[in-house]
Amino acid sequence: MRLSQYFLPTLKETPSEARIVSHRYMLRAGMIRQASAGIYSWLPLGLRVLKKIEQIVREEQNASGAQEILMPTIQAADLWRQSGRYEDYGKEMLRITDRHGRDMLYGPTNEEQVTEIVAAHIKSFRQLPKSLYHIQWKFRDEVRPRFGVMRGREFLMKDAYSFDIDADAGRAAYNKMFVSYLRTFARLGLQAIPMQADTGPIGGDMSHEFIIVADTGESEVFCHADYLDRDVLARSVDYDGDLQPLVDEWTALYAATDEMHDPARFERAVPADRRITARGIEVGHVFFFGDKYSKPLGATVSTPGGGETAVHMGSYGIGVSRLVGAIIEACHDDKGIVWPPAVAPFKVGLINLRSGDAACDAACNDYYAKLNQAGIEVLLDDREERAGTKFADMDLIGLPWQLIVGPRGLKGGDVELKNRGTGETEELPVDAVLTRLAG
Ligand code: 5CA
Repeated sequence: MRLSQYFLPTLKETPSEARIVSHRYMLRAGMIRQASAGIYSWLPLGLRVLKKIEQIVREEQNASGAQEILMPTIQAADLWRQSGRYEDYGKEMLRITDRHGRDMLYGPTNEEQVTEIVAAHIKSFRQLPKSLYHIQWKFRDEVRPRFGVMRGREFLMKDAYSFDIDADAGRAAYNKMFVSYLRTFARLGLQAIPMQADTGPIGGDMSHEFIIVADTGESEVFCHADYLDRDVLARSVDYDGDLQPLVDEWTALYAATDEMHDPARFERAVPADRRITARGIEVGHVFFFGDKYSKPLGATVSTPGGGETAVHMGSYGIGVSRLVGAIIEACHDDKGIVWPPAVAPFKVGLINLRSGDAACDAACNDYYAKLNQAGIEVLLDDREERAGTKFADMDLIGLPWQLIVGPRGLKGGDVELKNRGTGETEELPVDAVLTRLAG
């Protein structure tokens, strides 16, 4: 993409309404535009990141054996009356009436909708287990939408639902999701800690929140410091095998959110110098609630013994749009965003220090073509702007590499490659760059 043609409305000034760094940088980097309180349009740069996150989430869901579907945003109120949640959900639910006077709602989550689908099509234990997920917009009329996409009213969620014959099989499904969450967040460049959690309006008796430690997190969390330097990607995972030992390993040490915190146990279980009390951002939440929804919605299957049972269910959410903000909270400096390579909107920012100079233009056009050919995503700053503006914008949008082409370097046959994360720069011969970036 050529920056001279790209729709990237960056801002020099910090918007006054943005109180946390991710919100400020998302507005300044032209990633989003507020439409109304807690509701945003995603502009090209923001959308690229959102799609990358979505794709990593999808790949890890698929690897765990879950199957993608797509359910609607608008649901019938009657379904929610059956589960008893239509009244319970209160003012957070956006209620709509269609032209025939039927009560509808904009889905805040999809337990009822997905259970209806399974109830209609799955009748026998032989059709189980099944895990279904979708990546779809949700609406919750939050009292205080704030911090940009972190607590929106409209937000993108990946929600998965597992269906099993009994509680043991349900536990195995929960474990698969649990492990796929650890892997998903690690691939996104985040260290997420699974913490015992409250189940809130979703219900059930087993639940973990996946938390990123960050000063601007909305909740207080307590955990063992060992969680901060674990690497789940170091080992491969066999989703057909027994995942309980891995889950046990990740739940053995103390980690709890505010609601579940037990100060006495924390002090007993964690040595003083390993106790972390911090703020946390909830990026995922998994629940196991048995037949809470399957019973009222009639999702029953025949059992091997000839009887009938309600299926055992869990539900598993990831805040996809919240993750964009959470990643920035975890990965930035005072100049701007520092994207983890896996979710960066482009891999390379190619800076032409003197647009209009024949040699610089030719070298940049050549790199631009070759990088694109090699499948390396590149944003070429070919605008007629001062070098200072170009550097500042490139630092702000946080691409992992900056390739800087200027008249002086070119004369000596060199260009400069800068690593945005470390700030390290190196002079490279003009024709060594591609091999370096492809690596
Ligand atoms: N049905 C279950 C799991 S599928 C559920 O709705 N869980 S949840 O309420 O915990 O939401 C799942 C995830 O969505 C949360 O962990 C959080 O990352 C994200 N999320 C929830 N509310 C918001 C919001 N207002 N803005 C942005 N992300 C949100």
